[in-house]
Amino acid sequence: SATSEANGNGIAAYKSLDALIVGAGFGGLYQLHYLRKMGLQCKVVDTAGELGGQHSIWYWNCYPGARVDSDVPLYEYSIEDLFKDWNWSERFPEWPEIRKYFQYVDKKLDLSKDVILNTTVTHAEFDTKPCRWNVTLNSGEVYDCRFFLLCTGFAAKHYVPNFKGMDRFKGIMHHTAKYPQEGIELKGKKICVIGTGASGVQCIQEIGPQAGHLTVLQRTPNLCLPMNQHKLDAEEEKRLKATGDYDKIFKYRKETFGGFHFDFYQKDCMQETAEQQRALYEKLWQGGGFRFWLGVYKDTLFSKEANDRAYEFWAEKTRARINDPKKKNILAPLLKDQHHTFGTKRPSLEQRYYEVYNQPNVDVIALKQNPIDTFTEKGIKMKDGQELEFDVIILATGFDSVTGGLVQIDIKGTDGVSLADKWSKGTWTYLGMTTANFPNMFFLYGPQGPTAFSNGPTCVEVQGEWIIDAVEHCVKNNVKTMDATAQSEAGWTKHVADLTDITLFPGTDSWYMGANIPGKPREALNYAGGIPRYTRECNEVAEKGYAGFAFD
Ligand code: N01
Repeated sequence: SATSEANGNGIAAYKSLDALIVGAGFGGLYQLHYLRKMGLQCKVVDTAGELGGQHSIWYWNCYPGARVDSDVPLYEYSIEDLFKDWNWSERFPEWPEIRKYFQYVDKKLDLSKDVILNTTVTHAEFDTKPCRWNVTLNSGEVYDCRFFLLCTGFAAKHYVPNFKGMDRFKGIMHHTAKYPQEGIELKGKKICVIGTGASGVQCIQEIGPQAGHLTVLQRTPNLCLPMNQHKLDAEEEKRLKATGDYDKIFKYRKETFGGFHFDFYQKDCMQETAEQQRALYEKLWQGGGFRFWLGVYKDTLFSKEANDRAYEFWAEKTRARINDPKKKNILAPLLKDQHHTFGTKRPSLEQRYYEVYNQPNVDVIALKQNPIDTFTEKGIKMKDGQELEFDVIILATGFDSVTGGLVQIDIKGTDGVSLADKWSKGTWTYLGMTTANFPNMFFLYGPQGPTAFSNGPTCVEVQGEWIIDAVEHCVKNNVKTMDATAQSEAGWTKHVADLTDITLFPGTDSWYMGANIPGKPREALNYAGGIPRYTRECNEVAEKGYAGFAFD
């Protein structure tokens, strides 16, 4: 049970817990709920001011147009019949509605009483004598706990490139992941967006119609797919719920590669005629969402020939929507000029993205031809000498993804080596949930798990369940420490690399490969075998008495 005492100098109060959880998003709240059910004393700590995601996600990423790319009812919990009393208003919900969903879940499961908000975990150290973690918060508080669970998500550390002269700019400048909670007045303003990943695309299509002038600085085109957004009918939702369809969907989402309610088409592309290919592509395109990515021919992300067919279809559809020939080539190049194979960087879902570029007040500059020279007091000077003036610059430049959120916390394991040092030349995990010499520490939705190749809540529930079972195993068997062996993590890390090496992913510079951050090791950061295979492999380990772990 929890104890509290002054530590002598009066600054820190030591408290004892069974488990401390970092991150109040889908992953952390799932852990809190089930660990509490097991009778454990737990707390969740989160930097954000509300439930909904550690450091960044639905709290911080409140830029215009931020919404989820998974369709209803995929981006929600399947647990405790939570779906029954909750209705979404749109097929792809926007951030204010997702925040409300977390408030709803909070009410239903009574979570907040064990969540410490506006607080950051700064370091954690494993004490080998009592076999417990000492975890320090920026408030000065120190907790000691038996289990330390990191549920920081894959985008908990945003990335700002080191552009020359950045601090000279006198206007308003924000990263999308640190967008002001009160918003920014954008109407009629001269605005620049740097970056065209998911965040860039979403805010560009929202800002274009209201800006005085919008300049987009694009390094790599995003191969965006139609979202096909629409309002949801409450009656239809009610009917689906009543017929048990939601239960079927929640069951099925654990049986598909990406944790969605559709899967790759179970044929290779070249097995079908050009007409058949076109018919399939057209159907997936009309279906909207990620169907034209995770529902295409099963060899699309493995075979360049198959990939080219998908790319050509994408380029044909997209180019037809852009009027200006120069913009057309920058935003949707022909196959011969393609920047990367289709789907090896994450495609974004768009609603009117390409039409926005047909507006006279919207420009796009291809940074590979005309790079940024320097920021100035008034804006940005380009290599070709153009001096662009802006009131607002929005940096949609992404994240130190997957590992950044974990290694930014100073975590020291049994040998005193920090996680950041251990992973400085490459990431090592066992099952994408543990790492050797960091006993009783588990993480989810992080490196070498299905993470960024999957629908978040599906991945979180698959990994979450496994972690809960592992903790229960330790509690029931009076285990002091559960630690991955060096051998088992070497095997898993190789397995993750092997799964990726046979795909087209290694040939593309993307955050999936750690290639977006200068100096970061280039490696497969996600498990590319899909949710069902991953689940099977993790369950086999548990069934064999947690093979590959050392127990004390
Ligand atoms: O970040 P990104 P994001 N100079 O890394 C460019 C999830 N997410 O925040 O491609 C100039 O994808 C960079 O260019 P390049 C989702 O999983 C989900 O958009 O590296 N440009 C790129 O265009 C997503 O994939 C949702 O050549 C520079 C952009 O900045 C992930 O988070 C919404 C640059 C960064 O794109 C990350 O998305 C938002 C430089 N020095 C995010 N450095 C939804 O579900 C980088 N760039 C809807």
